[in-house]
Amino acid sequence: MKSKRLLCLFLFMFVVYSTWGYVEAAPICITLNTIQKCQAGNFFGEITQCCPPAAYTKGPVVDFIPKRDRHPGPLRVRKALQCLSGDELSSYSEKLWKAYELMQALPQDDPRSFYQQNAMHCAYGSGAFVQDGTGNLTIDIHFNWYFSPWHRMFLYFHERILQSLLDDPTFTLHFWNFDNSFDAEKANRNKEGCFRVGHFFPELYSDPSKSTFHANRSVRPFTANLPADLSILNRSETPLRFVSEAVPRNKEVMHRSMQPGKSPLDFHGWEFKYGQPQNLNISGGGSLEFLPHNSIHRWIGGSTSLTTHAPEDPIFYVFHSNLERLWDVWQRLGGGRKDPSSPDWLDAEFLFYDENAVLRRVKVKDSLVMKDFGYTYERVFDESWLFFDNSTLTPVKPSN
Ligand SMILES: *[C@@H]1O[C@H](CO)[C@@H](O)[C@H](O)[C@H]1NC(C)=O
Ligand SMILES: *[C@@H]1O[C@H](CO)[C@@H](O)[C@H](O)[C@H]1NC(C)=O
Ligand SMILES: *[C@@H]1O[C@H](CO)[C@@H](O)[C@H](O)[C@H]1NC(C)=O
Ligand SMILES: *[C@@H]1O[C@H](CO)[C@@H](O)[C@H](O)[C@H]1NC(C)=O
Ligand SMILES: *[C@@H]1O[C@H](CO)[C@@H](O)[C@H](O)[C@H]1NC(C)=O
Ligand SMILES: [Cu+2]
Repeated sequence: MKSKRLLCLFLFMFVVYSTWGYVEAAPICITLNTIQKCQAGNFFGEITQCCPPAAYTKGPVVDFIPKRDRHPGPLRVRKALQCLSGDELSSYSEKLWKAYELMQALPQDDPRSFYQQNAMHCAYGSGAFVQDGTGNLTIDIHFNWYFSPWHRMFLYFHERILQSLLDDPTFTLHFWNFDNSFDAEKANRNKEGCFRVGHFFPELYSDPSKSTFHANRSVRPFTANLPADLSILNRSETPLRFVSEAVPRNKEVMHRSMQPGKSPLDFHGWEFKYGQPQNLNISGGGSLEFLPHNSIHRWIGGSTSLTTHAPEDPIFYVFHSNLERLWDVWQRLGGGRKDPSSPDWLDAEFLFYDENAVLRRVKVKDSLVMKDFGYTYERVFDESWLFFDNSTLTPVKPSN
C-alpha cells in the first residue's frame, strides 16, 4: 500500500528535479499541485474556465478507500427508473427533486454545488489539469482507459453530496436502464427485478416544473414513444427512429460493446500514461464509451452533447450510473473479460470533493469492485442484448 502511494510522490519529485523526458511510463496522478496549477481548458476550440474554486485548493487531501470509508450499513440498491411505482415512486421523486433543488441552491463557488459538479467534469475533460512537472501535457478522462473508473468515482461523490444535502445516507441515485429494449415482464412475473422496457427517456427527468428538468435538450427526449438510439453516433444524419427500427440496432450495439475483446483495452479504451499527450481522438474510447455512451450523449443532444456542459443536465448522473453498472455486468460475465492489470492504470489517482468539500484521493485499483462503495443494482433484463445473435440482426429468444 505504502509503496504504491510513494509512486505518485516519487514521480512528482523526480519530475521536478530532473528532465521529464527520462521518466518511464507511469500512471496519471492528480495531486494538490495539479489542482493548484489548473488552467483554462480547451475543448476542440471551446476555451473553458472550470477550475475548482481557489479557496478549496489548499488541502488537505484525505485518502478515500471505498471498502473502508463508505457509509456503514447494508448495501443500497440503485433501481431501474422505469419500474418505480406507487408509494416508492412518490417518496423517491420528492427526495430526488428536493436533493437537486438544494444542490442547485448552493453558491457557485462551493465545490458541492450543482454548478461545480459540471465544472469538475469539465476540468478533467477539457485539459484544464496539466500533468505535474510537464509544463503542457494535459489530462483527460475520456477517450481512454480511465473512463469507467473515473466516472464511477465521480458519481459516487455526487451521490454522497446529495445524501448529505438531504441528511439521508440511504438516498440512492437510481439508473436509466436505456439498454433494455425487451419487455420481459410477463415471462418474469414472479421473479425479483425489473423486466420492463427501459429505453424511453425517464419521466422523472421530464417535468418542466421540477429541479431534474433541463430545457437544453434536442427534440428526441421530448418525443413520445421514441426509444433511445444507441447507434446514433454512427450516422451522419440523425433521423428519429421508432421502436421497430431502433430495437434490433440497440441490441446489436449492446451485444458488441459488452464483448470480452482481444485485450481489456477494447472495452476500457486506449492506454493513457504520464508523459503522454492528451488524446482527443474519439476512437480512443473503449467499446462501452464509444458507442452506447457517446450515442446517449448525442441522442439527448443540447448541452448533453457537449463534454464541457453535459453534467448541467441531471439526466447525466442516471445514464452514467447505468454505464458504470454495465462495467460491473461486464466484469461478472467472465469469458475472458478482465480489467487491465498494468500498474499504469491501477495506480492512477484522482481527486474529488466529498460532502464536506474536502478533497479525497481515490486510486483506480480501489474502484474496481462496485460493492466496495456500498451499493448494488437491481436485477434487470440484460438478456435483452446478451443473447443477441449478431449474424442475423435478430434477437434470440432468451432462456429463462
Ligand atoms: C510542450 O513542451 C515541450 C517541451 O517543453 C515543447 O517541446 C512543445 O513544443 C510544447 N508543446 C506545445 C503544444 O506547446
Ligand atoms: C457504422 O456503420 C457502418 C455502415 O452501417 C458499419 O459498416 C460500421 O461497422 C459501423 N461502425 C460502428 C462502429 O458501428
Ligand atoms: C483516430 O484513430 C483511428 C484509429 O486508430 C484512426 O483510424 C484515425 O485516423 C484517427 N483519427 C485522427 C483524426 O487522428
Ligand atoms: C445549450 O447549452 C449550450 C452549452 O451551454 C449553449 O452553448 C447553447 O447555447 C444552449 N442552447 C440553448 C438553446 O440554450
Ligand atoms: C458478431 O460478434 C462477434 C463477436 O463479438 C464478432 O466477431 C463478429 O464480427 C460480429 N459480427 C457482426 C456481423 O457484427
Ligand atoms: Cu464524462
